[in-house]
Amino acid sequence: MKNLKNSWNRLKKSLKKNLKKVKEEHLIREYAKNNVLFLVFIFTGVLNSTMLRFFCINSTENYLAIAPILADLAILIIVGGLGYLLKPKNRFGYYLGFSIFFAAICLINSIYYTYYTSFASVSMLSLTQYIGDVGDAVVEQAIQFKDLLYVLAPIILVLVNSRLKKKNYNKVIEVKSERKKKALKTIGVGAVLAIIFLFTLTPTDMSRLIKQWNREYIVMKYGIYIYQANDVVASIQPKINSLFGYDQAKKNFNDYFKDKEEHKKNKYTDIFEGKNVLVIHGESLQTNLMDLSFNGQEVTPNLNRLAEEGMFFSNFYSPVSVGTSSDAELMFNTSLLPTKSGTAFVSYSDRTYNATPGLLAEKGYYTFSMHGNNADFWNRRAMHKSLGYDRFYSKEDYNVTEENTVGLGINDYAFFDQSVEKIKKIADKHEKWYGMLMMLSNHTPFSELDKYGDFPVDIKETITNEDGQQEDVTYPYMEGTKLGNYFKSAHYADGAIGELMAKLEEEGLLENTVVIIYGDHDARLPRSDYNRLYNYDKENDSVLDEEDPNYKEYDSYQYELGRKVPLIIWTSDMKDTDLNKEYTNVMSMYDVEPTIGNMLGYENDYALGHDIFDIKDKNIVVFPNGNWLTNKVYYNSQKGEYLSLTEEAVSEEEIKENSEYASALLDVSNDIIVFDLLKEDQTDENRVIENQEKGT
Ligand code: GP9
Ligand code: MN
Repeated sequence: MKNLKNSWNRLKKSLKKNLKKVKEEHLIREYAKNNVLFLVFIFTGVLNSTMLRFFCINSTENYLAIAPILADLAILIIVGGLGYLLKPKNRFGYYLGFSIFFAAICLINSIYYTYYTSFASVSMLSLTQYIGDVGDAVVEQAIQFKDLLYVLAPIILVLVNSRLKKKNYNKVIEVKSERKKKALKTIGVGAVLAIIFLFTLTPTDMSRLIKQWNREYIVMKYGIYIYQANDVVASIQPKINSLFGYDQAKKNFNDYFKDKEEHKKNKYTDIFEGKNVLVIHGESLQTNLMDLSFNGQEVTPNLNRLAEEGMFFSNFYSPVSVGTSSDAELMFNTSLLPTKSGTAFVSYSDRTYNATPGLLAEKGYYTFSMHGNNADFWNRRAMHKSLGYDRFYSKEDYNVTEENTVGLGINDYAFFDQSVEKIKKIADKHEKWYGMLMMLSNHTPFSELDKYGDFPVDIKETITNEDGQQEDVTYPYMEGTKLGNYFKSAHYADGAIGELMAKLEEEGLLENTVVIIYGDHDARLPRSDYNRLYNYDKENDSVLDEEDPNYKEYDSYQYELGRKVPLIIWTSDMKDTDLNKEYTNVMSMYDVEPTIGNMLGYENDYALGHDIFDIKDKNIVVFPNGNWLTNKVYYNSQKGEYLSLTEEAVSEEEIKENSEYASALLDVSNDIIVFDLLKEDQTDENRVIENQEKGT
């Protein structure tokens, strides 16, 4: 203790002494005088990047954020510090070069943001064929007066330099060792700032940087310069991944499809041929919502009604990876699985996909997608083109106000309302259409309780008290839990589906339309909340003890299996037909394309999933981590354990075969995307046709 006190006193004394020295000898003034160019470079660089953030992101959180300033400072000081290795006469050129470079980053992002409400990515350079479409519009609409402010940074540097030149500032002689010392000291300061910045980061911040798709978040946390550098790395990575192993991948691909049996007709073939299709991408909707009621009110009455009137696939899974929503879209539309690293939407948007929108477009359909969020979220602006959508309506096409915003953006009610108006126009113009409406309100963290409306998730009862009188009591049950909030949010989103269906009906848009609703992935809620849901002890407002005879175990397997999402295929006249029932065979999101393709009359020759009416109870759902599920068994590949789901014995042979199948499926899917094998395949076919035409 005494030692600590002594050291503290010594530290105080030395700090005081140094400060006094700095004051007496005017060291700061002296430093500033000798390092004008460096300081102007740093100051204008930080100012530009801060200005960019302030102009683009209007939130108090952003205005008060220190972290991005720290990050910008660290980068600029390190880059600026390296300049000290040069002779003084060469430094101006160095600083000017970097100042132009950093100002260009800010300028490009500023213009890009005005036009697209997102930050720029070098991966967009590969989409230059689309730039022609928007180039003129960018010049006319997106360049604003504020953008010119960024150009001031290099101009100020030039002006300052010309003044300094008059004082022969750049003629100072500095020996090599002196320059090295100066550079090291400066870089050291930058490194210390970088370390302080690293301490401000949470695991979420780091994982978002790796994924690099939530661009606004990254800029707000890391500043524009780190964002852009990271963007370059993220854009190059897929190119590196596809450099090696093409031949092996192509061979495996050929072997995989060599023995694939041709799809046989079944009783569902072409039953929906020529119909319009409206897909509803249900954000975070899980199947277990459909079984729940609170105080006599169903959580999802509209989903339940549609499931009752249509084809309800009750054992349906969405094996997403880190690409969550976008992986669900990928699987649904292409019958491929998520990639092993990165995400198909972000890293491989320039690949060839045999996707439902493109395949239906070939059959004369007008295809479109609609989503109330920023178009660059999950890189949809680029990827929806690759999937073959004729048009992607995003935030830019909607009237989004503060009042109609819930969570990530426009609420599902307003979104559907405005979408129906657009669909009406599309239906007037096009004979057949395929559209996907992507919901947004029911997105984690499910915290906008005041906007969801009243849906108590407690237990209300009338009891007879000790005096024999009737008394109303309320047990909190799921109130205040994350799962409880999810129920409120899901109830709200379900209400929007109800309104959408009513509006579509009113407009006559359901007459010749197949509606397909899917939950995109589970809501990733804590298992302990489920334990409370199934084991609530209302008398004590707690969870039943494991020893209690009424205790229902909700172990990790149940949790995994409980992550299923609904799939409903519905038409207005299905209710009285034999299509209207529950389908219980296990099925995956990547089985949808072959299943609905059979019904609508199109086929993806390289689908990795199956028509569920073909494969029936033999289906296997493969998850990106190698786990798999059949009607009989759920296998956990990490632990090498399985859960038997029927009385039937599970053989080792079966486990081995299915595990090999899972691994081959994941490999071939990854190869198709990384090595762009569908494009190559088409090229091969074209080559054969060309050769035949040439008579060779
Ligand atoms: C974003 C929305 C949500 O536009 O689709 O994406 P998620 O976070 O669920 O992947
Ligand atoms: Mn989602």
